Amino acid sequence: MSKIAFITGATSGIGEATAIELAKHDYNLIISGRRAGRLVELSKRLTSEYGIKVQTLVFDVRVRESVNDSINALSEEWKKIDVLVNNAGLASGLDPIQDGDVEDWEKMIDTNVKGLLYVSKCVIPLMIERKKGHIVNIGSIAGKEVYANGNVYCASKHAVEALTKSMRIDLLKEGIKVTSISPGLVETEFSQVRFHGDTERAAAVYKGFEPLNAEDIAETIWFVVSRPAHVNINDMIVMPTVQASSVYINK
Ligand code: NDP
Ligand code: 8X3
Repeated sequence: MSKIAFITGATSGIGEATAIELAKHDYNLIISGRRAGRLVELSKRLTSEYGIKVQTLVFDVRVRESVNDSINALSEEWKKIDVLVNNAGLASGLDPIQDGDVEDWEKMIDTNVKGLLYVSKCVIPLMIERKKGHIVNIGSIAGKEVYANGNVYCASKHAVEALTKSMRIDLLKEGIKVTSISPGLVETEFSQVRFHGDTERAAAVYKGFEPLNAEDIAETIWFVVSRPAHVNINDMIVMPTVQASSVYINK
């Protein structure tokens, strides 16, 4: 029987690539995001190209009631979630702390930290009921190190790091695996979002070197979730070859 994976932030980048990668391996998928049109398009593609079943959930991870209502409304069959990929997230702005925009700060904390918690709070009891499951949290190199002007984004990803470690301890007795994947620079819509739609500034981030692409991380996620039942990958840092740390990049 096919397994079920729930991927948040599946409308672009890493989440979308992960949906395609897991579909190739016969997972049925719950895909979520705010952009309903993109979810519909992706769902059509996944069902027609890979013959899997897809459930789309349109919600903003920052809106707790909406997260709860969407997940609670899943049928009993779809509630048998084997893998949760907590991927939805963003950076907003890249300013020194003294110049930071409080709205950017709230957006990052509400999405990356509280959103991840709201989704996890709904899915964890479903996994506990079945005494199995695997939660893959998408952290970042920014959750391991801080860099100039990264302040609140880095703090939010450090929080994800702490939550991943805590989940792993708290869910140990429940038979639930918890993995952290921390990518370096991946070329997605991430920088367009960070720079509020400034595509030129976003493209400049990836100029002069070969960054990771979304598929690199999707393949890593597949590797992690396809280990045998007795094996858990706790923590993976995945970087472009030219990147040694947040600041050392061989351009
Ligand atoms: P993208 O901008 O391409 O994708 C982000 C996804 O998150 C979109 O599907 C978006 O969907 C979703 N999302 C954002 N805010 C919300 C929200 N409030 N509610 C629901 N969904 C939301 O970026 P990436 O694929 O690069 O980012 C995916 C994850 O990877 C993030 O957690 C990011 O921090 C992390 N990461 C990215 C790196 C990079 O260099 N790109 C490196 C390290 C980590 P929609 O807008 O439709 O809601
Ligand atoms: C995204 C990668 O280097 O911009 O998490 O923090 S970075």
